[in-house]
Amino acid sequence: MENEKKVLYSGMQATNVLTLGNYLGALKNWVKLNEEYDCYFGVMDLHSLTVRQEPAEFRKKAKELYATFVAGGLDPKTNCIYYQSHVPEHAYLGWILDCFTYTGELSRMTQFKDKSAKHADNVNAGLFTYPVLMAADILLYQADLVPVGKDQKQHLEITRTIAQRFNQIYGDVFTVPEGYYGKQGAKVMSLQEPTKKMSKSDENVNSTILLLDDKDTIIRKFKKAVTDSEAEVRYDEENKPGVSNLMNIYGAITGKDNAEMEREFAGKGYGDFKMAVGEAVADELAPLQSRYRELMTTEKAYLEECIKENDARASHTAMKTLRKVRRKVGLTDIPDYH
Ligand code: ATP
Ligand code: LTN
Repeated sequence: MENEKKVLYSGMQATNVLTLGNYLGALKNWVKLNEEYDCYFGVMDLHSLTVRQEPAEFRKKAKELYATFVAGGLDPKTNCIYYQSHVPEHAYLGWILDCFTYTGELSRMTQFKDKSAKHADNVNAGLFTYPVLMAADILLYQADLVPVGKDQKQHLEITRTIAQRFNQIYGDVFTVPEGYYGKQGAKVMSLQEPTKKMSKSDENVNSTILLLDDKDTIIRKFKKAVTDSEAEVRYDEENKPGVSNLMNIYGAITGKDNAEMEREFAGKGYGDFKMAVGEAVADELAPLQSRYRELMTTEKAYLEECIKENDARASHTAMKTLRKVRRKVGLTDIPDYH
């Protein structure tokens, strides 16, 4: 039965201090979909090198992210959770796909433009070819579905373009993947400037809910969230971005739609509403937080065992695709490349 399932692929950069945005935009959907698909989730440590990292801290962050995926509800025995850098085929296919991607396409990527502005002293070639490595990640596993936040849509589109271009030249080599974006939570905004994406690098700590924030901190941050002077819980992204963002968060957790939320808080003030959102978020994150602590204290050996098994599983699939690609483009056979 296993191989009749479609393939799901996703990942996050290894250097993330995860925010509620990462959780609602990505991790929560991965958990929701994981039983239905044959899943691969990468700790994208090669992508993290596009920004300068302090080695010891970087190694620690990558391990923390691995544990967070597991704590969030992904069983590493049934989901292939692995480190991107443990499977060298990613970088190898990345190079080949670089040769099928135009520089004009890459210079239109908004993430490249944003990150180049932010790290003006280090606009390296890796930052430029970042989306090609991401395409290699996805295409190596012949993924059908890629659940990500809305900010990754452009990267997913270029992945599809590269796959289609390659297939047109060499026949059906790659599955052309579809993006998956949740109805709610696909773009969580800053609590202080609700027209900006919630991001870990925000200087104002009150803008961002971190996954490991305790209940008091979460509620305090929601109480301070920017709203408007209307005192009416109503969805209107343009005129009420703060309230709409809170509704988006609350809806992503409770499954309620806008009409239900508007009814629930009709006649109540923003104080009650913010409290309900804060409580819902804190309750949602509590099991993840306690599982995370267990994993990081008493279950390190278990995680190491899973890492080893999953490295082998990911490598097996990645090698299969790379072997095909090598043959198609006309590279000579490596005698003992399995
Ligand atoms: P950075 O802030 O440095 O750009 P990031 O927080 O976006 O990093 P990524 O590794 O780029 O982290 O993102 C991991 C996943 O989380 C992606 O699927 C991304 O779309 C999603 N994501 C990140 N921020 C948000 C957000 N505010 N709302 C919804 N999804 C998000
Ligand atoms: N660029 C992505 C992280 C990422 C990814 C991937 C996501 C790297 N490779 C493959 C999905 C599939 C981001 O979220 N910034």
